Amino acid sequence: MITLHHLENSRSQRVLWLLEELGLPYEVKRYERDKATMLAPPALKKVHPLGKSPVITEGGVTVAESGAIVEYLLDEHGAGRLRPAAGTPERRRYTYWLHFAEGSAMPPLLMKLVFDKVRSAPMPFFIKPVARGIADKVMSSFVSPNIEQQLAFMESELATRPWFAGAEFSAADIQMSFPLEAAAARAGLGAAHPKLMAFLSRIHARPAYQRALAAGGPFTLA
Ligand SMILES: N[C@@H](CCC(=O)N[C@@H](CS)C(=O)NCC(=O)O)C(=O)O
Repeated sequence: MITLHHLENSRSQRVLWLLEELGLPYEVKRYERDKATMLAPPALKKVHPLGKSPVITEGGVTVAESGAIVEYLLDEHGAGRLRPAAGTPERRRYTYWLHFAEGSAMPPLLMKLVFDKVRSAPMPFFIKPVARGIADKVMSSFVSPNIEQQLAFMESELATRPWFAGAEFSAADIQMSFPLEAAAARAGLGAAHPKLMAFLSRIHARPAYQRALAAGGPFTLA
């Protein structure tokens, strides 16, 4: 039996969705974030030393890191589904976007989250202008331009095909869902990027996505 160690409102929603797309039997062990820090509870460190989610366990195997979990599940249980054949342009795009999601798209989105928190954090009044100045500078010189450039790039890619790897839906689309949902929630993804918005609508309409929501509980990215 596969066990998904699922942290609320997190990347592990993608693994839940993949499990539903593949129709695999699994159980969910739920973890709640600390209300003040939003960090995962210490119990997750008993599953994997970094204490992050997602993590899956199956028999004696523990797999962390969502891209690695996607590949593990497709290797072990995919039976050729949701991953284009090796050696094809689709497979090269699949691999690119599978890695792009965590390797390129998430870092500036995470930086935005952190610097937004710096701007609004309680602190002595004489520190606030300095902290805000630094946050604004990092945002305007690095974070926002990177987010905007990436969104424009992703939009242009989906102008030529419906899914990130090609004509068929693949696990790369599942992996890409989280940065796009995060960008829609907090980084300006909206009507200016109609292809990406249409992608989000299409994935949200998939029955397996809906079943994953029902299995995982409410999923909101602030
Ligand atoms: N690159 C990792 C990121 C894992 C990660 O940072 N997960 C977040 C949830 S979205 C987490 O566990 N945060 C809680 C914490 O850091 O304590 C992956 O894709 O699995």
